[in-house]
Amino acid sequence: MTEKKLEKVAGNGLISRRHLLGMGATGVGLAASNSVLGQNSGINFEIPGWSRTPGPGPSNYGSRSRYTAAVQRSTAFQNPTYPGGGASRSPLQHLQGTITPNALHFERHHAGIPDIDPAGHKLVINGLVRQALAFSYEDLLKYPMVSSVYFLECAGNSGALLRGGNEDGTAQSIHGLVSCAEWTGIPLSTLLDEAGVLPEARWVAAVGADAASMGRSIPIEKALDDVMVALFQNGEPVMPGQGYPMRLFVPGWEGNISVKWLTQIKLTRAAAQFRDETSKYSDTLPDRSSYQFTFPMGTKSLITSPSGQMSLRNAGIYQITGIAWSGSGSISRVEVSADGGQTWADASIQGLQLDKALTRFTIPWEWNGGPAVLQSRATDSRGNVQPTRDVILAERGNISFYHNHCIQSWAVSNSGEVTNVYV
Ligand SMILES: Nc1nc2c(c(=O)[nH]1)N[C@H]1C(S)=C(S)[C@@H](COP(=O)(O)O)O[C@H]1N2
Ligand SMILES: [Mo]
Repeated sequence: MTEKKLEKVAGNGLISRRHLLGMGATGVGLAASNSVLGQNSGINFEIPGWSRTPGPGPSNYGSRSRYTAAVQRSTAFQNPTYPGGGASRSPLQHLQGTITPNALHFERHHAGIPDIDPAGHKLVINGLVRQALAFSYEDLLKYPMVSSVYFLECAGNSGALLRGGNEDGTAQSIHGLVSCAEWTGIPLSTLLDEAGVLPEARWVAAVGADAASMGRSIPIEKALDDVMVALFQNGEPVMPGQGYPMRLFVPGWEGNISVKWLTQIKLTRAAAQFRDETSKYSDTLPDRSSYQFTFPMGTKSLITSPSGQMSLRNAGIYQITGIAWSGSGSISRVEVSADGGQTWADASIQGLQLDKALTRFTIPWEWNGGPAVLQSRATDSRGNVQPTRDVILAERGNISFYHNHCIQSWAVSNSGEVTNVYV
């Protein structure tokens, strides 16, 4: 592939998506060995050890290759005054596609993971209903279920970016509180219909069975729309860390409201003012007032490769790739810039563009060995465009932390080191 064949679509090396086919190998130096049979090209046909004897047989529950063991969640601080509290982050820079494997789904716990025996667990619906109901896990398994792919993102994800710093941050350390899975469960509306919601009920209060008794309030309109009591995650029972045996799943809204280890749904006239909807998750404004609730997560995207702490070895062609999502719809467009936002080109969408789910994008880029600033900018099906960091800071002032969906900038240095920067 010669230089003159590459059609540039924006500044500093972004290349037309039409060049995607047939150029995958040029950036990584495989060109000499891509003849299938290798004929006289010096390819070694020695039979490797693993092909000479049978390996272990089938097993009861799969495990991944030991050569991929480094792909891990990162667990942060362990604070003795906050037993079981904390978060782990998904290794976004090592994943492809849009589905997060269950063992790598991010976690955020306020009092650790309760060891719930489903035989002793109940889900109670009470408050402003015609008849209070209690469901066992077995009861719930008998209901018709629905499945959808949805992202889940903690309101605190990427918040540190609003405070500056993080030059050594990675996609995982800065943005790893987002994951995406196929969730299967019972529409909450089915269970609420059975209990009979009284006309004066305007909110539902959901409470978990963990030692934090974490609770959140949800307006009745959303509760009757797409909220589900999720029992399965990517086809298997919800993981203990994600809320086994059941969690509320509130599509597109801040992660905190998807109450795990769900044990009570109470219909009320007003929001219950739980700790996690009063002392936390409120967006501050420059005049020091704040919005009480910010429910849907913003329109957002992020380049996962190249990204923080990666290094590019040689000048040449790279596939820029990343993820985009919106709490208000599907992703309709992702643009990429290699010159810090001066010029933009449309990335291609790889795979599905589902409602309130991660969407993967990609665009080829020729790195000329000089400095570059890589950015992505998402637009959703409602026309919401991902803002710059300056826009968010101007809107919310300098003590804001939650719901940061600003454009991420990754700088590439002359030596190919990739770092988080503010432009
Ligand atoms: N009962 C209960 N539900 C909870 C939490 C919790 O600590 N206890 N954490 C919340 C927060 S802050 C987030 S971001 C999501 C995280 O879900 P995950 O751990 O499955 O990723 O769960 C929410 N639901
Ligand atoms: Mo969260």
